[in-house]
Amino acid sequence: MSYTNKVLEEAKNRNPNEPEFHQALTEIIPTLQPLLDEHPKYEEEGILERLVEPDRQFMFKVPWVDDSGKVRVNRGYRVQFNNAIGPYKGGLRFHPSVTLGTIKFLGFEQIFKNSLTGLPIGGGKGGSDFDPKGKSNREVMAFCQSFISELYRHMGADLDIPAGDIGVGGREIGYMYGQYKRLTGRYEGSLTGKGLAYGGSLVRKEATGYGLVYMVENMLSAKGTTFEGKSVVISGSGNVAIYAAEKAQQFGAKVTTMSDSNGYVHDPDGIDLEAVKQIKEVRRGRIKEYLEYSKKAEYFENGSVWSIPCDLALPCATQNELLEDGAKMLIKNGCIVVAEGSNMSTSLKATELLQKNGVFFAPGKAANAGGVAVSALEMAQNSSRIPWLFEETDCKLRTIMHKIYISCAEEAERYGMKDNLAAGANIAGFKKVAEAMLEQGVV
Ligand code: NDP
Ligand code: 2IT
Repeated sequence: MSYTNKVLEEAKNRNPNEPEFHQALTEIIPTLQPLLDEHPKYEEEGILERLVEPDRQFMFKVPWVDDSGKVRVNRGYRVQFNNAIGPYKGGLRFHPSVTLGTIKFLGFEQIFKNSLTGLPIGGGKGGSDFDPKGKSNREVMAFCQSFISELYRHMGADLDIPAGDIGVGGREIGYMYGQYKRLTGRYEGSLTGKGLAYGGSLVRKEATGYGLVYMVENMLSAKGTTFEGKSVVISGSGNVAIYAAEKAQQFGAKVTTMSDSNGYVHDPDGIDLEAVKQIKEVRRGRIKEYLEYSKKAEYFENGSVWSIPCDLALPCATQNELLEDGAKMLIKNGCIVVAEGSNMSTSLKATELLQKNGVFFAPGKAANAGGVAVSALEMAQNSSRIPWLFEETDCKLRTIMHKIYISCAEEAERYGMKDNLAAGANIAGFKKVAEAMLEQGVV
């Protein structure tokens, strides 16, 4: 049995009942074999065995009181996966589907993603099964304060810096930052995605979506084309989806779909983003309400956006939202690029199907790295006490995405897998972390 298969099987056996973590391990570990064959030192020093085991993981009770006076109890998580190249860094997800396995898959991917950005950040992730949907601001504040009352002791600007993810945006980060400051007395960059009035960075809100489109810009350029005139389907209608749509439109493309967990809208004239922002960012409503803004749009409760013909597909909602049936529809309709805005949007089978049929595919850990990259830029601004301009930060983001594309493409080509950006991203991300681990000894 190869070294990678041995580590993969052991990790799966050691962590039963964590299917999403198994999926991430299965997607990543085998692709590293060519590099490991070249460098026997990695196996001798047990780099993979050490990488698949989180440094530590916390699970804790989060009690809070709802508006009717009833006591509620949720479960909180933080997995500090690996800090070989920098302090633990990664988002917090608040969604009823969250389990330890969810957080571990996200934390494991985050190690590679953060390495790809070229910035000094290690991998971590956290969250809760708390559902902010339908809760009042007071309830969300009560939950966030309770969550941080436990987590604050494991956080710090040089230790572990959480940020947003599904269900965690500016409002939640604000409440958590306030509580962290109250408990520690420190005004430091202990969270990113902060508001602009108290240490946030320009472009952080836009960063994941814009970065995704900058990644696709590089993919299209490699194929001798651009966004101009292309049709784009996007799933989700949250932070990543909205700003991916915004940048795609700025680049001359037509975005025709957006969705949420209840259904999707198809607007053949192109999505009116101001309407979506009003529904999602201001009203915290459902995507169905888009019909109030557009006469031509249609709303579907069943099926998926992948059935709508397009040139480019950007999944921006959640993991495993694009499976084999969706991939088949995209292929049949002539889609040329799929780039993951969400983490692990596609199943391994769907990814392979897309690649085999010549669809140029970018994995989330490369394509959505713009978010955490600008988080690291926010940390730099916090440490230096000097905020940067929008254009300056956006330009840095675009350069970072270009470099990520180049390193993924180059590593894929070096190991005889031209255009396999998924394998390229895994190898490129792993290299720096493995090198740092070797040099720091067995810790
Ligand atoms: P948001 O909470 O802002 O939006 C999430 C969107 O996805 C909503 O439209 C939501 O619909 C939909 N969605 C969530 N879960 C499901 C589900 N189980 N089934 C169907 N639809 C669902 O989150 P973000 O936009 O921040 O995150 C989207 C994805 O991007 C996630 O995979 C996240 O990990 C990834 N990501 C986010 C980054 C960031 O900086 N925010 C950075 C890198 C990656 P509904 O409202 O109905 O739940
Ligand atoms: O998945 C991700 O990269 C994020 N949710 C963003 C993490 C961050 O620290 O900005």
